[in-house]
Amino acid sequence: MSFINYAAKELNCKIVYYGPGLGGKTTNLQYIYNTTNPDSKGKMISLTGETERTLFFDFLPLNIGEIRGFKTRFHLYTVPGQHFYDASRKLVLKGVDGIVFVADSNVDRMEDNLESLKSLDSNLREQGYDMHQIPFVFQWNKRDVENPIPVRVLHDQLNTFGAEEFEAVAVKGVGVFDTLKSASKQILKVLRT
Ligand SMILES: Nc1nc2c(ncn2[C@@H]2O[C@H](COP(=O)(O)OP(=O)(O)O)[C@@H](O)[C@H]2O)c(=O)[nH]1
Ligand SMILES: [Mg+2]
Repeated sequence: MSFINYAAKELNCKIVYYGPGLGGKTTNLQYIYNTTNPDSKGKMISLTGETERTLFFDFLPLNIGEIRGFKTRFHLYTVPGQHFYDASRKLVLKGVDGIVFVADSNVDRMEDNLESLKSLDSNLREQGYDMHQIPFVFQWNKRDVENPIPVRVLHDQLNTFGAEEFEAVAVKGVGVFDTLKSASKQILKVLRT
């Protein structure tokens, strides 16, 4: 549900990075922020909770084409991962255009990945969205850990609806932009139709 700024001739799109706590959402945003041209980005804003923060910033990618004369500005958000922040997780999903689900490849995190995806599904439903219909990307993060969950297992357990998926090592920036590009491309495709 992108919003249009006619004065600035900009389309505004919201991408939410969702996933279990400590999976690497903030790391993704920080990498994107740090490698984005200062002229094309806003401030990184942090809404501080007790122990976890919701982060967001917006930027205007230089390499993304205009749509009917409008530039596209992306607003990237992360959500806090823990249960007691469910209210703020729901809030962040308002007006979302696309989801990046950052899964943790550590063997002991499969349950957390599944639980987080379930919470995403129900939180989106509450807002009237269908997880299987909106632009969606899975990121299998932390591929550098010892004995990671095989990609095939992550795929079978989480990606039951044929969404795009990418392997990543977000701390090194590996796969971070592939993931983001996939989400933004899917959103632009929706906007063009
Ligand atoms: N080994 C490894 N650690 C990572 C990777 N991505 C993030 N981390 C680490 O995982 C921890 C949690 O990351 P963070 O981005 O804060 O997770 P968030 O809770 O989802 O926002 C931090 O210590 C990161 O440095 C990765 O690809 N590999
Ligand atoms: Mg975080």
